[in-house]
Amino acid sequence: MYPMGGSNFTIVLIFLSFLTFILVEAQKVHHPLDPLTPFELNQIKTLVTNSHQNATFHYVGLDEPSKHKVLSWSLQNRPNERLNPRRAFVIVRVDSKSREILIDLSKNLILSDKVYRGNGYPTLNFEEQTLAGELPLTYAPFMDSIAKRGLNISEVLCQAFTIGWYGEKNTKRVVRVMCYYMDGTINFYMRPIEGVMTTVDLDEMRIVDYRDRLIVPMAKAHGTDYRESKQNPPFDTGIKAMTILQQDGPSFSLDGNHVRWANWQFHLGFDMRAGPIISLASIYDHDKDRYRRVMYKGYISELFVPYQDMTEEWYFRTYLDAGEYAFGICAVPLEPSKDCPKNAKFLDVYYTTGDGTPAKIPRAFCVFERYAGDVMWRHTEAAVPGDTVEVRPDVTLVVRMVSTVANYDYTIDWEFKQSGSIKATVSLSEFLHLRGRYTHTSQIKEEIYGTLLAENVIGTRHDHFLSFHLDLDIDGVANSLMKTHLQTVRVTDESSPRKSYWKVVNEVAKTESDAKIRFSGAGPEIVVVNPNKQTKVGNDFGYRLIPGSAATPLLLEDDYAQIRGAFSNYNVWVTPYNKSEKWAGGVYVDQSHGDDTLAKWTLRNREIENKDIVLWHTMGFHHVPLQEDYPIMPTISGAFELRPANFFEHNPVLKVKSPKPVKWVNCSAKLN
Ligand SMILES: *[C@@H]1O[C@H](CO)[C@@H](O)[C@H](O)[C@H]1NC(C)=O
Ligand SMILES: *[C@@H]1O[C@H](CO)[C@@H](O)[C@H](O)[C@H]1NC(C)=O
Ligand SMILES: *[C@@H]1O[C@H](CO)[C@@H](O)[C@H](O)[C@H]1NC(C)=O
Ligand SMILES: *[C@@H]1O[C@H](CO)[C@@H](O)[C@H](O)[C@H]1NC(C)=O
Ligand SMILES: [Cu+2]
Repeated sequence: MYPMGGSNFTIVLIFLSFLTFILVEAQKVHHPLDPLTPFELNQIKTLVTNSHQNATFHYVGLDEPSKHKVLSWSLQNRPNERLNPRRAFVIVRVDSKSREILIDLSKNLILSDKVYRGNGYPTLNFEEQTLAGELPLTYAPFMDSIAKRGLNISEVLCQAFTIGWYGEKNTKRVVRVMCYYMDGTINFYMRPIEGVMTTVDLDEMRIVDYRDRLIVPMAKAHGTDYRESKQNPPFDTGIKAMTILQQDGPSFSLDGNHVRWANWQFHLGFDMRAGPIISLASIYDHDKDRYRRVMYKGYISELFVPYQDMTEEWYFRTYLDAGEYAFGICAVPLEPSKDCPKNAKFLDVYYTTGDGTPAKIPRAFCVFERYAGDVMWRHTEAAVPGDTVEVRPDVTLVVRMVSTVANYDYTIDWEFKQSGSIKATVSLSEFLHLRGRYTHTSQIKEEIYGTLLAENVIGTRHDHFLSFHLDLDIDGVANSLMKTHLQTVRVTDESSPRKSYWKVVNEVAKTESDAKIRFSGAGPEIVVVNPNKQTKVGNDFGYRLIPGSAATPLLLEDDYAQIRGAFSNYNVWVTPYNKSEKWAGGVYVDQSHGDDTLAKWTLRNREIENKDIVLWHTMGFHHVPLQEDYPIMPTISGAFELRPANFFEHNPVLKVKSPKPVKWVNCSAKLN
């Protein structure tokens, strides 16, 4: 028997406070597109592991409400009202099968739970990659290989790499584990142990194949360390201290994940695969005295990094980083004052680890105002006496994340300009994937698939393609894609002393196949227009895509890697909005057969004129390694811009006041 009184009362109290905790936590969701909270992630873990004791988690993300619901919620302007139901979509592995589980978080129950029977496997979680990477280190044949090379096993580190697909009917969920040698450097990617390859079955977590094919000379450790503390002596360029300070604090506000700055407002979400998600971006139109929607959603849908080396240890390196490695959870904590300027604000994000436990990535995003001394617009009126000069400095707002996917560091910036532009920049800094064997180019008689960068260091050629999902809603959901062709006209009738001029021929894309575009120097220019709304003088409201780094693939379309990374076939695609068409390389990307890609969806050739449409933009880099890329490549950037095109009646920043002059009380007191 339990004694009555005190202890029962305590239990009731604990229960009540737990209930309050649940209610408070549940209320913390401010916005229907807010990422899943740690509380919700725990709720998901409990629900899923109650049904599947040994489930391993591979994806947990918000299953967002329908676009229609979100839009009407955001227009109601009652931000404190919670939009129910709150749902999550989960992919787990149970008994070597992938399961898709849909959860209602508001009701705390599983709505559906089914086995996925299609091709491909879900995103790898960190834990299984780590376990697979440790297997060779205690595997006798591998230890023999290391001894045979005269290397010290304690200095060996291994990593698991996805293997792609090459037309096989049946596949197993395996990875290739490749090993590197530290001994004297932290930069182990510079010292691959070539010729050795271990294949690991992830479901059984055991080695299923091992090869030691050839011995390749090991690159030197000397000169490969990149840490400042190891540079002897470091090179002092004489650049004096500088920083950016905002004495009165930032001019943007963060209400949960809702960002307001200057004439912009948008929501900043996070997803395990995509990383940052910009939603409901709208811009205040001073003339119309209202916010006008520009982009319902923008995020990186997939990345494709095929290497161009056909040897046995290399041909399979054809990575799809978002679907295979979860680009979002590869986010790293940003270094204050280095990754982001001093005036930045930081946001943490949460995700689900392999056993379902939530984990935090501190400082995964930073938000800051950028003033880099650039000009928003200017004019000197030299013809009018008195020298009229008008200049407006360009201050912008940047949202940044850095994702470190093994040897690459991708910096993703979403930048909002007062002029109405949204600019997305991808910056790469990387260690190349390397092979050994030569000390001078004069020795090379065979195809080495790369550039000799240093003694026994070959940097392998590869590409980086990124697919941006850009669901533009130009002042309303019904939009069209307009291709603006610039055409040369020969003057034949002698009406002008000139022989030629160029004109504009506009063509509206009617179906998905009309909207598959590869950029060349000659355009076309791409404008998403709202054919139902015009400026006072009669032009359709629009936003133009200005590409900056629009590489197209060099692989053959029937190459298996290219079938999987087929989103890179075109720089522009347009699809009618469909909530389930999110991932340009498919949902199950690891060893996918390319049957759930943007290229496949668009074969239906759906109508896209005056519809709710999504623009997909592929940007890319062909990477021919150069000596300057060794031992770490200085940042290279590519960007595209979405810029108003007859969206405003006139220059939207004509009336913008110059920023207030800075009156520092005492600068040196603030610096530290
Ligand atoms: C879960 O794993 C444990 C340890 O490997 C095993 O004993 C147990 O039978 C498994 N449970 C189920 C439901 O498969
Ligand atoms: C191997 O490496 C370990 C760890 O760095 C070190 O302690 C050990 O002395 C090395 N062994 C040899 C034989 O060099
Ligand atoms: C939405 O996309 C999925 C995947 O491509 C497809 O199966 C489904 O039929 C589409 N729905 C509509 C209404 O087109
Ligand atoms: C500014 O602050 C620094 C540090 O607190 C102090 O040493 C210095 O005298 C101050 N200068 C002025 C002009 O007030
Ligand atoms: Cu590269």
